[in-house]
Amino acid sequence: MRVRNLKIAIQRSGRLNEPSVELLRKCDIAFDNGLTKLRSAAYNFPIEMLFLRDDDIPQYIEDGVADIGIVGENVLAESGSKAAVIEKLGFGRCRLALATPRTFEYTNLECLNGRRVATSYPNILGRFLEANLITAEIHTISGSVEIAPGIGLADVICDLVSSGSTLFTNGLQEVETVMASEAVLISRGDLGSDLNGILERLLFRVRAVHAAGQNKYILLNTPNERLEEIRQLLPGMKSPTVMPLAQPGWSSVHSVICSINHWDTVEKLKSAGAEGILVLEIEQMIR
Ligand code: PRT
Ligand code: ZN
Repeated sequence: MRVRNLKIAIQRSGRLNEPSVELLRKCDIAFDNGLTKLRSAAYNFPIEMLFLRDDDIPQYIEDGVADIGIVGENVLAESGSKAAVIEKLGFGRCRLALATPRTFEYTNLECLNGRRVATSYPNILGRFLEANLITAEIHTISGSVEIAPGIGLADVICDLVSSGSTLFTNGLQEVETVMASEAVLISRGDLGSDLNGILERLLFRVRAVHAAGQNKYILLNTPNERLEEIRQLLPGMKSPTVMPLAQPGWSSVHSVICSINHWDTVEKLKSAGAEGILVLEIEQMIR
């Protein structure tokens, strides 16, 4: 019997659509995007993309319409779905936070007792308030939560924040983090061995792409007398590759460096005497 495709739900449009599509493309999975279609089968991998509203994805997974999906942890937590997180994806980072008008003299959570809090996340907020023994009135609204205090609908809001500029332009101050969130790959638990096999292959690629994004490939030339100092700056995956240059007394060094603050490493290498430094993107990295 032919194994059916693994079905992955991704956001149809919105903040997670582009990074989700890009992740699959970096895994070398070729497919048409969801601008005009609701579903699209990959040409070169046994997977089918379903393009959906993010809020619907956990439920579709629980119902078996999709097998896996990409959503924000906030959406999963709000849904109450039993779908399990199988991989954090490192994009779509934000936090669900409580914010008050800047004129509100906030000292601690107890200031929220008896207040009206507007949010699109009543379940997460309800659990948070209960855990902190706060009794507040939750007003569930589906969008533009940040305007609720200004129009007299609420005293406080609980909404997603990334840069903080929406809060700032609405005269609000962030006072507590309710949960941190990023995009995650989620799955129904009981996929069976065939679909699990496809998922494992996909995860292998996703992890290779993720690791690649956190690192860069660096090549440089160094006089041999500086080699030891330069080696100390380049741990590499095992250790750097060192090869003699055609010019006597010089070596070429190749290594992998962490992409966070890689300029710091480059500056140190330059000061240590490295020349002709090239820094390249890595597409996939398998440790
Ligand atoms: O149509 P659909 O239902 O699929 O999409 P949506 O409109 O519900 O979601 P969308 O596309 O806005 O967000 C999808 C996911 O992106 C969220 O569930 C989060 O996991 C993640 N994410 C990351 C964010 C933000 N950052 C974010 N800043 N989602 C929303 N925001 C909004 C926030 O609600 C507020 O209005 O951006 C504003 C705040 O941003 P700053 O930068 O001003 O702080
Ligand atoms: Zn949504």
